[in-house]
Amino acid sequence: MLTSTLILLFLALSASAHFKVEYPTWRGDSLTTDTASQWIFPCANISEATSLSNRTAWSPEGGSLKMEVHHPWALTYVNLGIGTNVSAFNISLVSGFNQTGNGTFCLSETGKENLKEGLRKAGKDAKSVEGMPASLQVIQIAATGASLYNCADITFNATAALLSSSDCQNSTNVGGVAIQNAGTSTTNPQSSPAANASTPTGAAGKMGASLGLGIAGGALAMLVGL
Ligand SMILES: *[C@@H]1O[C@H](CO)[C@@H](O)[C@H](O)[C@H]1NC(C)=O
Ligand SMILES: *[C@@H]1O[C@H](CO)[C@@H](O)[C@H](O)[C@H]1NC(C)=O
Ligand SMILES: *[C@@H]1O[C@H](CO)[C@@H](O)[C@H](O)[C@H]1NC(C)=O
Ligand SMILES: *[C@@H]1O[C@H](CO)[C@@H](O)[C@H](O)[C@H]1NC(C)=O
Ligand SMILES: *[C@@H]1O[C@H](CO)[C@@H](O)[C@H](O)[C@H]1NC(C)=O
Ligand SMILES: *[C@@H]1O[C@H](CO)[C@@H](O)[C@H](O)[C@H]1NC(C)=O
Ligand SMILES: *[C@@H]1O[C@H](CO)[C@@H](O)[C@H](O)[C@H]1NC(C)=O
Ligand SMILES: *[C@@H]1O[C@H](CO)[C@@H](O)[C@H](O)[C@H]1NC(C)=O
Ligand SMILES: *[C@@H]1O[C@H](CO)[C@@H](O)[C@H](O)[C@H]1NC(C)=O
Ligand SMILES: [Cu+2]
Repeated sequence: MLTSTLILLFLALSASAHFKVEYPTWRGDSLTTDTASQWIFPCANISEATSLSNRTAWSPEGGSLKMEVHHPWALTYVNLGIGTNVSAFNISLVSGFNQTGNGTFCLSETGKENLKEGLRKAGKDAKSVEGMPASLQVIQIAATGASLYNCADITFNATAALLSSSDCQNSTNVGGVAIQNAGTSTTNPQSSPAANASTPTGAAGKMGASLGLGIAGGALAMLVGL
């Protein structure tokens, strides 16, 4: 308890505080494990050894994702790879968005449409992946361009429940907005998203509408070199 209090204090004070994946249970504690570092691609240098036999059951239609985030904002991505010891996290569940605020960030049904589409492209569907192992990779890119990685290992299971609405809530002032065009700034980013939440590419399940993840007409520039 003392340790975690100290860590929280450290995170609150540190300009380079990292993030924590609370649900599904992360592969390992990348904040305190000596050989771990969130700077290391793809999974903070934590092997899957401990989670091979103990993974979180997660809906093949997109389960919940709960994180503790500490930066004022961070470009955030959620990817998925099917199998064990995955090195190709090649299904993009949530394409890049600007996660704003610190505290708890939670998605109820993560990347529902993108998961469906990604499974389809892989010749699979929600039924055929039942019981299969997979891993989530969450990436946050802070203001300086430093990329932070964490993974969480899951087993697809149609009976797996989503987090309850009382357990899955964003802290006050925590949310997400569309990534700004390079070279532009907006006085009120919270209200700016030019979303088209109904397109699979941009929508992240229940995120789409409020986030404006739809990359409508290429309106949102990728921040090359960030
Ligand atoms: C969140 O940010 C506020 C304002 O910068 C700061 O006072 C607070 O300690 C931060 N909380 C955490 C958990 O990082
Ligand atoms: C990654 O972890 C292994 C042990 O799991 C350790 O030997 C190695 O030094 C770590 N790499 C870095 C860059 O910390
Ligand atoms: C996955 O990696 C773990 C830890 O390195 C190893 O014990 C296990 O045999 C690997 N499994 C496969 C299927 O490669
Ligand atoms: C299995 O995972 C649960 C929660 O994810 C954890 O509480 C438990 O300690 C883990 N057991 C082992 C043997 O790793
Ligand atoms: C994704 O990676 C898997 C290996 O993990 C590979 O079999 C599959 O072809 C890849 N899919 C795409 C679209 O690249
Ligand atoms: C899904 O989870 C349920 C409840 O834990 C379990 O009984 C069932 O065996 C799991 N199904 C698969 C395919 O792992
Ligand atoms: C993310 O949002 C924050 C807060 O609105 C803003 O200051 C920052 O410039 C945004 N970053 C990008 C890359 O859009
Ligand atoms: C959003 O996409 C839907 C389906 O492709 C389309 O019918 C609708 O007109 C689009 N809305 C906007 C605002 O572009
Ligand atoms: C948290 O914020 C994101 C981004 O605005 C939103 O898509 C998501 O639905 C919110 N989570 C909950 C549980 O409302
Ligand atoms: Cu950090």
